[in-house]
Amino acid sequence: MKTFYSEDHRLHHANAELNDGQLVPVFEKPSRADMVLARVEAVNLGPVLPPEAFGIAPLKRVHAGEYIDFLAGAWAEWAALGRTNDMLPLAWPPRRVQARCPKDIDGKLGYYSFDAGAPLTATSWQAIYAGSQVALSAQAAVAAGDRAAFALCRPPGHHAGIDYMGGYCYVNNAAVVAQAFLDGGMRKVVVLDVDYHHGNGTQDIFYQRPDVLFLSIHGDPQTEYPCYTGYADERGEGAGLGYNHNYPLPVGSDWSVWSQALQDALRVAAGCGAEAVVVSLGVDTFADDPISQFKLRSDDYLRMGEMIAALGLPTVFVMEGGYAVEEIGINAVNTLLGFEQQA
Ligand code: OKP
Ligand code: ZN
Repeated sequence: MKTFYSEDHRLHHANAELNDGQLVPVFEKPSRADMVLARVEAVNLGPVLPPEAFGIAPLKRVHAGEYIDFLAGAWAEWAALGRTNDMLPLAWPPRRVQARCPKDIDGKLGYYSFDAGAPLTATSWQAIYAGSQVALSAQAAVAAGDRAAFALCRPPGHHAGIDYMGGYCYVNNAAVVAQAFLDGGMRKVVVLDVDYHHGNGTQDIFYQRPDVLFLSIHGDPQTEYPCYTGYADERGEGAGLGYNHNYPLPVGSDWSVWSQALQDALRVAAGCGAEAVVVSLGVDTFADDPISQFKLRSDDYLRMGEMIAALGLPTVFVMEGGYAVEEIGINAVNTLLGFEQQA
């Protein structure tokens, strides 16, 4: 399968994030993508191709236009105040407050985020934008007839909602891909999110819509990030009711538990009449992941890929999380190899 990749991911490398009450070096760093690319090349998965140019319009099909414009222009507003550190929000509208977007950049940062986990640097937007074009290029390859393609995106996207960033995510690449399939004429698409963390952003984007079925397997929000969403009773709303399925699993879940959730998710996917699958491929379900608590082993990702392939649908894999940098390439590419063996 083709891998789409842009060196511009390197332009997003923030200094620090909050972890256990401490500012520590970011987990979401450029070496993650380097390791995945190295593995793609080591196993000869297929050609590695640069993204084509699709522009900004496909991003605004799933995100608020004003939010995308904010991301693109945020650093200029920050720098105009003489600031040189990475941008981080420090205030959010609490319950019972009518949230109006302020003029000031500090107010805007809180308005367009749900946590302090998405720092912006002077060049982050270029990396974020390049990642979205990588995702769209993979979608185009599959729309043109490839059985599957791999979007080696960085930074990840599944926590980014209609008009907010958070959790290392800015533009929801998987949602952009799903929407591009619909805009190309498909009537139903599945987004299958196998990252350790609930894909709250993807859920937000499609919550009231029946044309995208969202399935997410993740750590139980009672103890795991993003803390407030991912419960099984979040089933969608209005026309989207029944098109959102969450599989919260206990900390410590291994393949025997995890694969049962996947089996059920795939059963739901198979029954919905979808014409394509977008996989939010996070491999932070790995036993040695430094910020996550499932117990998958490297071989389990081969089985995961096989199971997804058995759906028999055109598939775009979009890279999300995975912070055990030494093994991220093996685990991500094992999923793709397992898929190809079965496909
Ligand atoms: C992004 B993706 C743990 C802090 C968690 C945010 C994690 C974002 C994960 N002590 N911080 O879903 O992999
Ligand atoms: Zn994650």
